[in-house]
Amino acid sequence: MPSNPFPLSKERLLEVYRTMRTIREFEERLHVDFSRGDIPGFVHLYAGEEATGTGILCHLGDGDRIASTHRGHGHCIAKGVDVGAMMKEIYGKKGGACNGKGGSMHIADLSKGMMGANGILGAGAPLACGAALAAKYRNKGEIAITFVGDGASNQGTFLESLNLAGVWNLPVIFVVENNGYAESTSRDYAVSVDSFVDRAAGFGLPGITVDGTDFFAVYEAAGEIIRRAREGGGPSLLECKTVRFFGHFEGDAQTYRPEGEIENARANIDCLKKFAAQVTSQGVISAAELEAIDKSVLALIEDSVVKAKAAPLPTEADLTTDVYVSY
Ligand SMILES: Cc1ncc(C[n+]2csc(CCOP(=O)(O)OP(=O)(O)O)c2C)c(N)n1
Ligand SMILES: [Mg+2]
Repeated sequence: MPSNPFPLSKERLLEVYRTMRTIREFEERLHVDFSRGDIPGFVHLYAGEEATGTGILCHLGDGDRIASTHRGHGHCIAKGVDVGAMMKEIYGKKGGACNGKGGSMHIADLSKGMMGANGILGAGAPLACGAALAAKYRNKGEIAITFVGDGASNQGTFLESLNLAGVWNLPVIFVVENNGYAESTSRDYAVSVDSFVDRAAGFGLPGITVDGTDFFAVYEAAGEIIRRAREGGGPSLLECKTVRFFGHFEGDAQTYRPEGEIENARANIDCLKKFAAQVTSQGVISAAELEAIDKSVLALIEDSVVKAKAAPLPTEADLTTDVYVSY
């Protein structure tokens, strides 16, 4: 048996792979089902960015809280929200995470510390500050994390939250998921600094930039700043450079992307392929073990779609439930 050079046990590495594969297959399936007209509303897919959400959120427990974005499915899955409940929610059905009232952009599960996806850019940052303030008072070492895109990082709410977190020394982490675009606007056109670490420095916060498609790079950087936050060392910013495999939203023709960009990303900077190559080349996990996970994940997704399609729609009598306080 070869020795394990990774910072996680074999069992945990398999769990991480399962999480990333579940996110990928969830999104690949939504892409197909949306194009068939099966899914109501608006859908933004996270495929390509799995190592970022997973590398960060695998450090957290249910008592840690996160505030997500419009591209939130990956965060939900990595935070432990039930995939079947998510699928029903996206299909707008009873039994969904919010009983079909929220859809893709409002999935929440407070029992898992998932405060919600959010259709308002930058709106998660003040929520995470609030959760971090509560955690500070509870004094149990819990933290809060907010995700924000490169585009949404220009929102006043986000910048004000960096300042507030610094002033109150909150146990909060600001994760910038820099996938290079805000809708069709490139990051280089719309963001005034080369590195988001410089923005954090403007508010007195430490920051780190990592390759968001390398699970182990994300895991290590996140581990360090999460530990610091738990120990009272205050807030930080983590920039993860990543890539989205699909359009901004489902239906986006993506005419603003250079030819070959997506094909190149899928072939050469696919975080799942990278992870598989890393763990198999060290002999810690076999290709057959990964394939077995792939198979069981596909079965899980198929089952979740079958059940979502069969589930009833909310009725008129459900109109005012699950909207504000009960989930
Ligand atoms: C306050 C606000 N302004 C504008 C929008 C419209 N909008 C939705 S997503 C998006 C781009 C977001 O880009 P980014 O923050 O980089 O996240 P990504 O989609 O790349 O994950 C915009 C402008 C919105 N939802 N909320
Ligand atoms: Mg972006």
